[in-house]
Amino acid sequence: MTAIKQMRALAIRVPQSCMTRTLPTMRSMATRVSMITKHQNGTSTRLGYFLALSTPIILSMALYNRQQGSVQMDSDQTQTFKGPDPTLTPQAKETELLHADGCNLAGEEPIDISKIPKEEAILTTAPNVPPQITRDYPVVLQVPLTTNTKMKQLTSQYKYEQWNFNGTVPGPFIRARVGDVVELSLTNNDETGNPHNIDCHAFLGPGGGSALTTTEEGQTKSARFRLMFPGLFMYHCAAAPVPVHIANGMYGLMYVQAADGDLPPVDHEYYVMQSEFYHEPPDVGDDGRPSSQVEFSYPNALREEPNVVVFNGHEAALTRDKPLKARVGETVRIFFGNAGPNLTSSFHVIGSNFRKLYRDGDVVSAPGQYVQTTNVPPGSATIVDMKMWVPGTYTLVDHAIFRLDKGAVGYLNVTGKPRPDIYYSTESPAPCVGCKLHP
Ligand SMILES: *[C@@H]1O[C@H](CO)[C@@H](O)[C@H](O)[C@H]1NC(C)=O
Ligand SMILES: *[C@@H]1O[C@H](CO)[C@@H](O)[C@H](O)[C@H]1NC(C)=O
Ligand SMILES: CC(=O)N[C@H]1CO[C@H](CO)[C@@H](O)[C@@H]1O
Repeated sequence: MTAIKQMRALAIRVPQSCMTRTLPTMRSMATRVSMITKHQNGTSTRLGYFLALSTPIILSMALYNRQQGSVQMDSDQTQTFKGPDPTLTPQAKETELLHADGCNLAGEEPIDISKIPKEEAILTTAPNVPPQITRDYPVVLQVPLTTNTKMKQLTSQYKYEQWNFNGTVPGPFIRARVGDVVELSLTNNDETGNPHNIDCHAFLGPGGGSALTTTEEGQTKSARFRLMFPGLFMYHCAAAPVPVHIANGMYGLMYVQAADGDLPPVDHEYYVMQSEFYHEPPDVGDDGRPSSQVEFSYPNALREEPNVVVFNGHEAALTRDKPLKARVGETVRIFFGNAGPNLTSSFHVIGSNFRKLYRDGDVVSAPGQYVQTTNVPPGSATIVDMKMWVPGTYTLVDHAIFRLDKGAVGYLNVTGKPRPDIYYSTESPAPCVGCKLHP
């Protein structure tokens, strides 16, 4: 009977607005469940048919009950249903309520875009995030971006010529709202003659927009894309050879807020993106000294063996003078992307945990809670919320920890009153000499 329970649980989690669209899927699932039952045990064929026939009926009953405000959870347990899954914690319920409509696509009906007001997007450079969008109507959101190249101090040792959007790696953070129409204009200022474009994972259509936005040197191209669903998405250049454009720094994040309410507010929102660089050994000059500048290595990239792994484009982006900041008692949200091109990040913040984890940038499902480390594959993103209780320095790492020695480290400095009830010793802290993790 577990199958029926699962079906019921599923029915409970489906917001009302999605019911009609979800029902056929659930029916086919019921059939699939019955097939599995049949397969596992020949004698339960009858049970299988019973399930296949009866599940739609049971489902309808569950849905009907739901509308009546009460759902029979288990044979011995009845709970009043007031919206989200009653088994969730209060915070998770709040989130689920906010996003109950998340499956209600903004784009079901064609709209007359000329009637929508225009607005210029507020774009920010990492680690900053644009303010929450508070309007409750869609706009045509103008997003002007440029492409260029720039010599940058990549590690303490080497400079490297990065390819970028708007002069920075990662590119600007774009914040929008479901229903908005992004009017993207891309100006190619790259004097090396490479074409560039944008493939954004939040755009629906072939290539994520890349073929519509491919610009040659000196050109500007515009295209518009309607945002149909919420979440945190990566954008990147997808001009050939695509891997080289990504490996050189052409990526960023776009956050699409749900139309019916954003995530719960926090004290600080930050933008952090992990990526790798592949370079040749430095040239050696006539004086026998190695150059302080290195170049992209196609062979290393093809072997997927990065020389450098960093947060926000270079080794010192979030250390020394530029840590993320918060005060004791405050909440911190990190919009974390992984551009790869190859490594999956095991993102972790030493000394803290993810009180809320919107896995894979999914803001519709209920978040994970008190998670220590999360996997973020190349081309994906995640949102983590933390609460800072104890003052000191917290370290952002990829817990595949040797990457620390390739540059993957960032600090979050927390100031405020100590909390000896949480964190205490009679000894004073004594970090090991040369430790990058516990400065
Ligand atoms: C990016 O560049 C365009 C064109 O110069 C400019 O309009 C836009 O404001 C820039 N955005 C950021 C975040 O610098
Ligand atoms: C952040 O913390 C580190 C380690 O304690 C310290 O070296 C650095 O000066 C701090 N940075 C700022 C801007 O407070
Ligand atoms: C996600 C990931 O790590 N992918 C590949 C990166 O490259 C190495 C080879 O160096 C592969 O083993 C990984 O599977």
